[in-house]
Order: sequence, then structure tokens, then C-alpha cells
Amino acid sequence: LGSRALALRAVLLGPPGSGKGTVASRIRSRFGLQTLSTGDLVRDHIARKTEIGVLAKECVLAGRLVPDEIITELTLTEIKAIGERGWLLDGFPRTVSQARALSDRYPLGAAINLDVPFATITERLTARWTHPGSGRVYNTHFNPPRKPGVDDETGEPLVQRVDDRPETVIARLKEYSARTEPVLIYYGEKGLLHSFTGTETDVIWPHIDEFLATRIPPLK
Ligand code: G5P
Ligand code: MG
Repeated sequence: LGSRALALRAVLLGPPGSGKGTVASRIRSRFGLQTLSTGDLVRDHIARKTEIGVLAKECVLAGRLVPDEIITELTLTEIKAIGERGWLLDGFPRTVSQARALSDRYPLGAAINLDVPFATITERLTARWTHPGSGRVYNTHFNPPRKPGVDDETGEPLVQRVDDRPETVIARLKEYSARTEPVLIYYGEKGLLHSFTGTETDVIWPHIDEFLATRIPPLK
């Protein structure tokens, strides 16, 4: 496994609800790449009421980004735990300061950007259901669970995220425009940015798949 797994260190960018979690799962099954969602990390800390969780909760509820120092340290620690294998980060970096901190530590192979219009996003998020244990995401229209409100694999209950209320979604999109869009310019200047534009994950996915296959061999 050694050399293939070392092959790629990548980040997955895109506005809230653009399909990062959905695409990350597909990349994980197709390429065997370890994925790390900073949103899932933050929600786990909130659920466990850790010191970080208590600090982060207020930000998440308001649709604001968690302060750079906190999220950067948390993420770099998790990456270190993955070890020498490759990885794909979902939801990090979200600011230029985070992007710089990551570049200082690790050479990056690619920044994959899901370029999905804001209008598409708002209606998706209100229909989203999540399995907290695994981070699996469903949508009552797009990929409904076999049984409403229940996870397909574990049979455990699904929950709706507290930050998927319409007013919070608007706040998250504002944060994205102000603080995350500059990250696209940052990676663009480094020649690392690969943008995929569309309104449907199933339409965008084959292009991402094709691109990644030039960087890392698929599992089968
Ligand atoms: P998160 O958790 O990173 P966001 O806002 O970046 O949250 P989110 O909401 O998790 O992103 P996503 O992962 O991009 O969205 O999208 P998804 O879950 O795969 O898809 C959204 C919905 O659409 C799902 O229901 C899915 O089934 C459906 N869907 C997918 N494709 C299609 C399609 O083609 N058609 C249709 N109809 N539906 C589809 O971050 C949360 C908070 O944590 C903090 C911040 O406070 C943030 O707000 N945080 C950070 N703070 C600072 N820095 C960081 N690096 C941080 N990371 C997290
Ligand atoms: Mg997500």
C-alpha cells in the first residue's frame, strides 16, 4: 500500500452544501484515500462538550467560521495521526491563513473545488439528514435513506444539523464569500486549483473521478 497511499495529499473546497461530504465518500470508496471532514470534527467536539466544542458551538450556531488557531491546530493534529499515508481534507482550509499553515507543513498535490451556484445549495441543506456516528449524509430528494429517518447501515436514527436553518445557511454563505473565496485565488496562483462546475453531484463526479485517476490509481 505504501507508495500508492503516499501518492496524494489533497483538499476539497466548495461552498456550504456544495457536496463536499458526498464527493469525499465517493473518493474514499473509489481511491481508498483517507478523508477528514473538519465539520465532522467540530461537531464531534460539540457533542462531547470538550473545551473546543464549547467554544465552537457558538460559531457553528451562528453560521460563522471557528477561529483559525483552533481549527488549524485541531486539523494538523488529526493529519499527523493519519501518518505517512495520503489524505483528502473536506472543509479545510476555509481561510488564507489556514491554507498557509497547511502549506507550511505539507506539500499539496491538488485543490479540488466544487463550484455549485448558491441558489442550488439553499434548497439542498434544508432537506439534509445525517448519521452522526459515521458522517453519512442523505437528502430526502436526492439520496433518501431506505427507511425515513433511519441510517441504512446501522439502523440508527438520523438527525438534522442545527446550522441548516435558512437564516444560518445565509450567514454561512456570507462567510464563504468573504473568507473562503480568497483561498481559491491562493491555490489558483500556485497552479493547484481544479474547479468542477455544475448543479448536480452525479454530473460533476465523473469529471472529478477522471481527474483523480491521473493522480492516484483507483482501487479496482
Ligand atoms: P461543514 O460541516 O464543513 P459546510 O457548510 O462547509 O459545513 P456542508 O454543509 O457539510 O458544508 P457539503 O459537505 O459541501 O455541505 O455537502 P453535502 O453534505 O455533501 O451535501 C449537502 C446536501 O445536498 C446533502 O443532503 C446531500 O445528500 C445533498 N446533495 C448532494 N449532491 C446533490 C445533488 O446533486 N442534488 C441534490 N438535490 N442534492 C444533493 O462546517 C460546518 C461548520 O463547522 C465549522 C464552521 O462553523 C462551519 O460553518 N468549520 C470550520 N470553521 C473554520 N474553519 C474550518 N476549516 C472549518 N470547518 C468547519
Ligand atoms: Mg459536509
